[in-house]
Amino acid sequence: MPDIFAEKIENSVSKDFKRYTITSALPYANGPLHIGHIAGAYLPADIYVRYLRSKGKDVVYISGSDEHGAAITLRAKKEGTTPQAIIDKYHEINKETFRKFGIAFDIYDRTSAPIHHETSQAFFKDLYDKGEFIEKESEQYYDEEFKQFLADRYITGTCPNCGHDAAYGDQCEKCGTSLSPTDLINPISTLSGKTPVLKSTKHWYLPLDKYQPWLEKWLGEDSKKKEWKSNVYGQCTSWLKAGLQPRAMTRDLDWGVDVPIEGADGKKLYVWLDAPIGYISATKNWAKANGKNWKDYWLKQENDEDDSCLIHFIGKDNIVFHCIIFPAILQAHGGYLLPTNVPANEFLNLEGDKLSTSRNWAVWLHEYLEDLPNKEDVLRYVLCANAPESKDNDFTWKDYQTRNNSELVAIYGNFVNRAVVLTHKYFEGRVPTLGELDGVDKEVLKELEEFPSKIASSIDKFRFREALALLMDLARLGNKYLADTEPWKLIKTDEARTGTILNIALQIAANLSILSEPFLPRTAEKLALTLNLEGKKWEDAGDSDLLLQGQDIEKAALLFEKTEDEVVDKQVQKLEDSKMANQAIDTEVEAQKAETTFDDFMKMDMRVGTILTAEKVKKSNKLLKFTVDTGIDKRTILSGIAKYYSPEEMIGKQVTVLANLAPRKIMGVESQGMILMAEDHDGSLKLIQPNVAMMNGATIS
Ligand code: B3M
Ligand code: ZN
Repeated sequence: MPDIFAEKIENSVSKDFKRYTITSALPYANGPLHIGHIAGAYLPADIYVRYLRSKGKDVVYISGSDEHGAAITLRAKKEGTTPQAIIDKYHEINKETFRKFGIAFDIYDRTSAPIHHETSQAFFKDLYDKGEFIEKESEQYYDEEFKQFLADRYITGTCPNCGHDAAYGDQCEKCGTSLSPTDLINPISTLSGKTPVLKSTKHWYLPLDKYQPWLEKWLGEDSKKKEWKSNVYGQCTSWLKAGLQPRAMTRDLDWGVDVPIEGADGKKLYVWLDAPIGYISATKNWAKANGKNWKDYWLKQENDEDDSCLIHFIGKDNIVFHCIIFPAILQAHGGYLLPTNVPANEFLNLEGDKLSTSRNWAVWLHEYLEDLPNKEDVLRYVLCANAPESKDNDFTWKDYQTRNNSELVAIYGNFVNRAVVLTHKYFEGRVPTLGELDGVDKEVLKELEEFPSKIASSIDKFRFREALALLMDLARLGNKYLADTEPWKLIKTDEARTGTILNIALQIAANLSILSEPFLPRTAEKLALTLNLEGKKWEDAGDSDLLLQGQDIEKAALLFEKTEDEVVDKQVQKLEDSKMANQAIDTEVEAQKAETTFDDFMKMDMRVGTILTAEKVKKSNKLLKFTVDTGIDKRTILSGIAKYYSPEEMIGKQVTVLANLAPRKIMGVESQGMILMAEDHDGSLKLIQPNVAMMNGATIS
């Protein structure tokens, strides 16, 4: 049995709600979409929504472009254009990509929409008027050349946790630690490339610590949240355990939603305040265009708090925002529904490596649509079958080919094709009469009957991989039934019995069409057209009289085609090319820095020293801690070279030391200087050593 059956994820939405508000994270409109996006937050939501619609539920499915924040302005800078041009471009591209993959949003809106600016400002104003914010002056990094405060993403520096030298002001992508800009060692502004200065500025903070007791109760042991996916629940409890801190809800930026109060000129709403409110503004836009009332989908109803069910589909990097910060904001405002569930996915990797936009390590969806036309359902199938539901997972082109050829073609396509072709061959394309049933028939029909509820129960628990595996089991059941009964042999001796068998096979195919719809919408539609099956919904599935005796069916349509080696080889080659291009970039020699003066250089006191002791730094796989005899004294110096040198081999080595560097605390240890190193093309570090033994304290100039 596949391992998915062994995983215990008890997180079903078992109750029937009157209404469902389903959201998928709003992707930044700063670039095209790749397979990781779809696998994480869109495909599972789309399957869930299509299933609910097939069950006749009142559901609205919301998403759109996140058009604010540093993600947008950084991209504009990179492309040498305006933020407006960036969002206009990528909003359209991404909207179209989603449509082509059949992601069936009720609305794909934009946070630049006027209604969104109004809605998010009203939210802020409401909280402000209630006195929910703390107003605080603090020192923040400011770029003197560009005359602006720097958003977290505009500052890079060395991670105090792992020593990675390109950590961002909000997070180190190497070790995953979340940071504040002032935690960074050697901060650099990405605008000017210079060291920013600290400058005082006023902001409005949401005291998350104040909501901690409420959040603990809301997410607590006795709430239903314990049934959430363990990866999600675990992250929530660890945030709470660490203790929540006030979080600034405003930023010094020139792109975003204006802060709607006096004395806040030039300030914008924090993008993680405005973006989730985007779900609400989009619902307003949708409701207005469709004669609905948005309040039904977002506000608690007077008598029955559980009228509507709110579910956020996201990737794991968005958990804290959807499970802690946004609920706290909604609660502070009051009157709003809180999420019933947040079935976040883990990450999808590609051929063993982390997906990366900057390194072009991705399968871009718009390119897939061009390179492999009419194969949207194949990608949906592969991404669902291999979805990172409870742990990170890997997408490989080999797996893509195998799943297409041995599952979609060999099982699903083959079964449907046999049933339809044989009906045309022996019964002129009319659904044959169902005669008397024998044991095999009864057994197959009984199994068929159980499929809809089995698949539904997996979907209700957000176990989409398991649900899809069950769907394939139904195709397997059909294949096995034909293999066991061999109608192609029986036709020579018993036409009536052959008719019964093909009738049953066609009924299975009709069920397959209904139950496939959430997963493989195009295939389901093609199959329904072939069988002349119209308007059937989830509740019809399980029946064995979906097709009428004597009714015409169409000629077999090609549902799936074999994927040849050349096709996947070409895709693999494309990735290889990316890798080569990255290596070429890596070997490029760094540009010369701005001129310095002789006097400035002479300010640096560099010496030869000898390593006396060396040890690893706890919880860091990068740092080593040394005692160095500098001739002047014996002092502690930390250095990020653990990957290239073992502590043992360092002892006794002579090194070069920048002795008068101001001491810095790194992971709680004060480092009193710096050991000089050279960085090779692959980022590896080598010590700079004197070529003969020298006295400790020898000066270098
Ligand atoms: N745009 C972050 C992201 O794309 C953000 C999601 C917003 S959801 C309200 O990962
Ligand atoms: Zn780090």
